[in-house]
Amino acid sequence: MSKLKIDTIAALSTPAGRAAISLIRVSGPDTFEILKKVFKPGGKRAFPLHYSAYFGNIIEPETGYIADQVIVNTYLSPKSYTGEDLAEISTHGNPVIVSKVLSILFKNGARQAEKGEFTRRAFLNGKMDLLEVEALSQLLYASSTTQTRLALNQLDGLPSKYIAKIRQELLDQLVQLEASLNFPEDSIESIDENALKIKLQKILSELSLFADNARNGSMISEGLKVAIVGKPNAGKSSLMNYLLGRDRAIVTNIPGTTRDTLEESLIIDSLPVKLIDTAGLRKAENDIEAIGIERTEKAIETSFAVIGVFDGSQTPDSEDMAVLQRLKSLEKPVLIVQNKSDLPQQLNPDFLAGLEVIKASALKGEGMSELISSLSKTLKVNGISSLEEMVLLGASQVNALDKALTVLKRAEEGIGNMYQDMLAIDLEEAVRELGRVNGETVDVNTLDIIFERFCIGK
Ligand SMILES: Nc1nc2c(ncn2[C@@H]2O[C@H](COP(=O)(O)OP(=O)(O)OP(=O)(O)O)[C@@H](O)[C@H]2O)c(=O)[nH]1
Ligand SMILES: [Mg+2]
Repeated sequence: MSKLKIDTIAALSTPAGRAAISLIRVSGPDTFEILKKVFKPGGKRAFPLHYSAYFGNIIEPETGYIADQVIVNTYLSPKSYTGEDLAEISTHGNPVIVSKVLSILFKNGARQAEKGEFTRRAFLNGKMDLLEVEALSQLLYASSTTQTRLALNQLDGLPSKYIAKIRQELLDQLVQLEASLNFPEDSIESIDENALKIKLQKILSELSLFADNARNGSMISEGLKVAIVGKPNAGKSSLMNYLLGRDRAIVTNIPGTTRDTLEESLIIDSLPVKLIDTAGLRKAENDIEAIGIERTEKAIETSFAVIGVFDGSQTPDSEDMAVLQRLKSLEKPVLIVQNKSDLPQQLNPDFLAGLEVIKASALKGEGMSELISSLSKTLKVNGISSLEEMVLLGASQVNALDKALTVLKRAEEGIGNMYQDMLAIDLEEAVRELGRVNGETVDVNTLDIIFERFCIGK
């Protein structure tokens, strides 16, 4: 059988365009063979030493043409990002230079890296598991320091260790079960079902906690959804626009202006928030409005917290009453804004009695800083108290975790009245699915999907 030769890959790892510096990465078994041909380091030091920086020229070997003065950082396998021999070439940040250096590298044995290929190699060489890959992906896309902190926690490897430990424990149980099934006449003790049940219960509770932490993590990575609801003309869109600092939503004095839900991201106190402006809640007058109101309901259900807006310059009517009832029925944080504080107030304080009310004017900006600090407090208290424990999962990992939980539950409940070989099949499936969470048993197609999200050069 022929051994597959691993290519040496190269790519620009910094954004294309003019900059002070551009960084080109080269990784693979021929990295230094190629660099010895195209890079002339100054000084007398041997090239390459591990973890060293060399100043010198990139030269086209056939012509002697000097493409650029560069710094080359060297990392010898296995102590590199990819686990392979790796070099990072810092060139001057000019696209003409970058493309010349790359073409010299390609002519001398490297090929263009695919999206995420450096990270894929890191994964395949055991430098990272899938949980760390996911964290890295989210780190690169994060838009708030809260998200970067969360991703960095995970890059540290704690969730990885946690899943690896649980998977190993399950594997141990499976091995024992299989042994007693396959060699019943040998001296191996038959399996103690009681002990197995207790063990599975413990594993289940640990895994459920992990799933909860993953749910919280995804809430942070997607942004904490906050729906703005109220009856038509209360000033929801005006409030949204004020908080965003721009005229995103259309505002008019015609009730029913907003027909669809509008989502926009913003950062409040380093928390990623997704504000949702909604169609005013009332009895729909036509089909379009009915669909809009349906979407408002959906936004209320999926959001983390709700801002209820009332027009303080009006006496509350049955529509306001209906909105208030809806808000009171929610089992999630609700903030009340009594809007239009710049106008004479008609809203009787009794109407909102017992609720935390912020008097504000979305038109004049009054009360907005109170609203923001109250929102920030609400999100912090209810949402991210345990940032350190949160977990970031990709879609296929969430799927695998759910499946693992389902079969484990079935197995745990079945002990005592389920054939042991069926039990073994469930445990085996749980082990396999957990392997999909951390990447120990992941298949090639899934890997393609995962690394496709990275850019070239990462
Ligand atoms: N005086 C005053 N007018 C406001 C204030 N907030 C909003 N308005 C006005 O109230 C009207 C309705 O505002 P919108 O922001 O469109 O209200 P909405 O709740 O989004 O309304 P729908 O989309 O129809 O459900 C507009 O004419 C706004 O200019 C405020 O604080 N003070
Ligand atoms: Mg509106």
